[in-house]
Amino acid sequence: MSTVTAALKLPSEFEQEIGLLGCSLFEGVVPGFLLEGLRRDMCAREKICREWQVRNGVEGSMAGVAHHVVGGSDSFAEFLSNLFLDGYIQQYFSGPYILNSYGVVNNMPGSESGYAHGARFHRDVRTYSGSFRLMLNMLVMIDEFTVQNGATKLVHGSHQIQDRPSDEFLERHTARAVGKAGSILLFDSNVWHSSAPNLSDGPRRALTLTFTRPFFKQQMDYPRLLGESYTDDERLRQVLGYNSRVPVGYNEWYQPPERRMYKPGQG
Ligand SMILES: O=C(O)CCC(=O)C(=O)O
Repeated sequence: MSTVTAALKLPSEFEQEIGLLGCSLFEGVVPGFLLEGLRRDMCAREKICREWQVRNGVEGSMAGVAHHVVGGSDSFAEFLSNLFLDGYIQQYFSGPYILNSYGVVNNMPGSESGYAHGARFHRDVRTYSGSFRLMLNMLVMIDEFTVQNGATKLVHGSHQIQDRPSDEFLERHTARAVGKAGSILLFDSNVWHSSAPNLSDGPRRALTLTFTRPFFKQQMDYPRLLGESYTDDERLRQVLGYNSRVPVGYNEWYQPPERRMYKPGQG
């Protein structure tokens, strides 16, 4: 897999990588000051999510994980508003797409198999979609990813395998998503992947986002969470799902196209 600067990767090169390998790495995408902000804000978000997990008795396997980091006035919002690699994501879907989930993982030092959440090989789309592009993962490297500190394991080409291969097969064909801090890996959500042990003495932090076609239900209702007046940025509204909502009742249903909850052209 080549690792050229985001701006220099040709659409044809991206298509070849994502089509054949199931993934494509972009180096030098996220600037240093934003990485610093993300490292800082991660701790605060982890704490907030931890409190909810404990309150609701679901903290068991969630150490180091924060879900749905939207809605603050923090670096997570800033990251999202940059719409990094938007053109490539549109290319992947051949059209509009929305945010399905936006989380944070901190693979902490000393973990033996990676944090529990992603420790087994899995794929993030539960319905195998074959060559129909339903979901795309974005893995943002907040720290450098190395083999020693638990760079994600993934099996090239495995987006074309419908049934779960054996663990032995997956381990034997594993590649590692190594890259400098600020790199972004896009991968087909049908790709079998797993977290890996962090054998270093520092954290290995990442943002994990998924994007889908607009008709796919979001993991959390971001437009309802954020409210109508959250942003005027049309591209950001599209990605957050404001153009593909489900109407409630006749008033929302009987509207001219530009005011509909599910706008024309969303697929
Ligand atoms: O943190 C990692 O290395 C893997 C993340 C993962 O498995 C996931 O986001 O589904």
